[in-house]
Amino acid sequence: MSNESNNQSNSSTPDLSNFWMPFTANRQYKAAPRLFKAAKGMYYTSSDDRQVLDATAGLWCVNAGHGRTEIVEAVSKQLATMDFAPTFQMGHPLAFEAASKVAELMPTGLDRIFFTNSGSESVDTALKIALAYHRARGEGQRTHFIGRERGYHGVGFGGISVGGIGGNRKTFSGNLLPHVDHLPHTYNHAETAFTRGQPNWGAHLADDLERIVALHDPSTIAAVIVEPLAGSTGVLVPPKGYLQKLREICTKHGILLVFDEVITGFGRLGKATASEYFGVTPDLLTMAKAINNASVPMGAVAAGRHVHDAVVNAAPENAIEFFHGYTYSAHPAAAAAAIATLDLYKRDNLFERANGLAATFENAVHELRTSHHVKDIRNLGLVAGIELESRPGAPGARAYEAFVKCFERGLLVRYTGDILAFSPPLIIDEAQIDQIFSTVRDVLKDVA
Ligand code: PXG
Ligand code: PLP
Repeated sequence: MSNESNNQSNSSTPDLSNFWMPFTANRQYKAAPRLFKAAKGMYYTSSDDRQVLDATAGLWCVNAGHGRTEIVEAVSKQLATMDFAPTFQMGHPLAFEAASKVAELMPTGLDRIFFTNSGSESVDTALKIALAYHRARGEGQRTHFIGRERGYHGVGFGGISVGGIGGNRKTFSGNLLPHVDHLPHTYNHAETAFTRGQPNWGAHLADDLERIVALHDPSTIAAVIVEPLAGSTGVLVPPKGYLQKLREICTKHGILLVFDEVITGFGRLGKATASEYFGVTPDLLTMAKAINNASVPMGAVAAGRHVHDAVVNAAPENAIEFFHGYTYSAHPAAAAAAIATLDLYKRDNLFERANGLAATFENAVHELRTSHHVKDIRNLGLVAGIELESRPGAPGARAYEAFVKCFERGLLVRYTGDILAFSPPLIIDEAQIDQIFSTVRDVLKDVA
């Protein structure tokens, strides 16, 4: 019932009262809503019929651009053919085909694919796989997880426990997973401000893993989880050599390494995965978002064959090996969308395209170095962050104002704290890259 609505509806603004919006200042938003009603290619259409250039690929997810006919047709056809089929003790061909296509893009050896419906579910699934793996091998005492400060791993209890964003944890702090520790984050303004690409400074921060491992005893640690490039927390690019060191330390102590590639997967850095980009292979890799161009909710975990086989082979014959799964794991519409999307990435060489545009994107964003309020600029692949000086006593207010002003001038950006983040669809062209950063430059002149 919406009779308690305190919004006057008109033809373009629906009643806003019932939808409790995620990660949104609900009262502020509902007082001055921003609505999209259509999307095609690089642009959204706002409810007042303006074209808005999408510099965020939705929420880092629409990598092939909006409204791709091939995906729309694949999903429509699948819904008309078979809307749903269970994957618990049943199956349908597209589930297996989608898994094969995802596996083809994963680092060598990570070819066993568990489907979920979101990045948060992928993270919780990966943590559970890690526990199951150690238990299957007779090392059930390995129950500790190590995440990292400023990490974002979604909003499940597992994800916020290994995550390192205070605001996402504080309300729930009495009920987080036990036995979790955190590496320090890798950002250091004094050492790395305005670095283009990966900083030279900071590989030594991986040595903290040795310290934490020694503190808890290596034999108690199940997994280390990090975003290879931290997106959500404001684009933190890993220092050169850092991920390689984490890999070495994990291997030395029998600890599984999980890369959370919910943002970096599927071409964001110009390769299929960040793992491929950095040349470091984890044991488990979580993904979501661009796996099917965000057209139908879907996520997945790619497990190394050693991990999968240890779990599966430890169970008695004819027994369920892993007590985990979602009603919608490999939903037919999501699977159809994934197959069409992965075909499209390949046909249009979109990862190579992103790779080819990365230098232009880097040059364009770093031209804002001298703009008003700019404190730092960070970038890699088709990701960039512009950190603004915070207004005294009002963190986030300046970036929010910039975000609103960009929207008013036909540009969708993302902001987090006082950092503006950019992650456009991989179909972007050079003129649109210019449009993004010239709009931001104009807006920054205008922001108090
Ligand atoms: N892991 C990582 C690394 C993510 O970036 C998740 C897990 C959770 O995925 P779901 O599908 O449950 O939201 C994410 C999601 C932003 C932003 O603007 C980032 C995300 C989601 C929404 C906004 O930074 N990342
Ligand atoms: N809650 C109840 C009562 C359920 O029956 C189920 C699934 O059957 C769930 C939660 C989990 O839902 P999902 O499988 O979509 O994650």
